[in-house]
Amino acid sequence: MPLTIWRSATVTGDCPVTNTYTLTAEQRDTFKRSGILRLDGLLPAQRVRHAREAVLRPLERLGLWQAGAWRLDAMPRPQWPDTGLKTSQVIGNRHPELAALVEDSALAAAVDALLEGHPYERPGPNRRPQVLFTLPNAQTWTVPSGWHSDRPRLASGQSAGVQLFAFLDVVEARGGGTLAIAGSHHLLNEGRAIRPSQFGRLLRPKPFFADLMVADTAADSLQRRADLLQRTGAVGNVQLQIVEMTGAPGDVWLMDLRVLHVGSPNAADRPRMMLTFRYERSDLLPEVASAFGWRRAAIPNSARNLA
Ligand SMILES: O=C(O)CCC(=O)C(=O)O
Repeated sequence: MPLTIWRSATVTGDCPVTNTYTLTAEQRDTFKRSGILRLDGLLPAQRVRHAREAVLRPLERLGLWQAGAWRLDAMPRPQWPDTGLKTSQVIGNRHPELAALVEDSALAAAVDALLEGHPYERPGPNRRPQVLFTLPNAQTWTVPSGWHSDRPRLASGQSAGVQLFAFLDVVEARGGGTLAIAGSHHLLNEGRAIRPSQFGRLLRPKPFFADLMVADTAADSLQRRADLLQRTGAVGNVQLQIVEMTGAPGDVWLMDLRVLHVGSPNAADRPRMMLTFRYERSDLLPEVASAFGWRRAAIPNSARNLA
């Protein structure tokens, strides 16, 4: 049976930020089951607008955004997997408007609920939200093969945290939104540390992942791979379903950091503008560092006293 990813009408528009925001038991169950939760209209419109304007300013200097409209012919159209701009250089992430968004109190309440009160790392000079920006870069949309998770599996079986995906502008289906495999956080929890670089070798033998994780270069592969979006299935008794993150300004998706995901081509006529941030559990940073095989020197300061 396919997993249900709940939509929820929550806090909308410019209404004052509430400290009493809570997730329902159903939403918490959905997150436990599928590893991903959509919360529509969670972020206040004004804060989202300020964040969007901060992202648009450097694009305006490049001529891509002029007089309130996209001018995409200001630069050559990229071809997937080229996303067009080096986002970290052109847009950067040192915008206070972006940090303000990921510290929103309704969002913090949702993250607290999903992390069940465990402490997590706040944004700061060494931990900033990232803009996910993709110019239109595909005539034909397709499901990519680069499925990954950004954090290792931990011997303790716990999740290292929750990742935010927030919309600064409308992202429609096939418009470059991140894809995720709901349910995949239940896989590979084997009581040992497993690095993300090992996931492919372990998952490719499973029928659900066999073609999903292999680049298909045949001439007729694009349509076949586009159809993979509909894929549902199971590994053992774990139900899996591919989910495409779409949404409007202020909508967010929260994802367990174990969930497999991938960036996708943008076959729409407007750029994809999203924001991401990882709320990493402070108490698990040492275990994450050791699962990655990082030396102690690489463990973030905030985690040292927990090691
Ligand atoms: O949507 C994307 O560009 C991919 C994002 C991603 O893989 C990540 O933030 O870990």
